[in-house]
Amino acid sequence: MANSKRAIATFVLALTAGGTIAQAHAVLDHASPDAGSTVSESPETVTLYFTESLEPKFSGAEVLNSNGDRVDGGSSASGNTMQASVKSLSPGSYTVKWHALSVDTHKSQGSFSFRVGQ
Ligand SMILES: [Cu+2]
Repeated sequence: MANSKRAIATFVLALTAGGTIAQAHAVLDHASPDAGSTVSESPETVTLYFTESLEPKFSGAEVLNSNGDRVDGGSSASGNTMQASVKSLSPGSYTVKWHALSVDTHKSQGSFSFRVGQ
């Protein structure tokens, strides 16, 4: 009886720990240019910093202009960082769409905008 109680307690503990891990998805911590910011000149890359390490093969970002056209030259991920190269961006508003698979196998996605000003 004591053994089975201990087994149940261990099981509940494992579930609780699992629940904690499940909430640790890779979410965007900050970016450069940062969400909602205006930069005076075109950046050469858009860099996204996440709260968890990413699976590079299943994580990526694209940068779109206000017409919805892609203006990035591809993206890569390493550790908890994702990077998309961009050609020279003319003044305007840009949207960064990202998707991530964190090393805990959870998927997440999101988007944010920044402006290139004059
Ligand atoms: Cu997770």
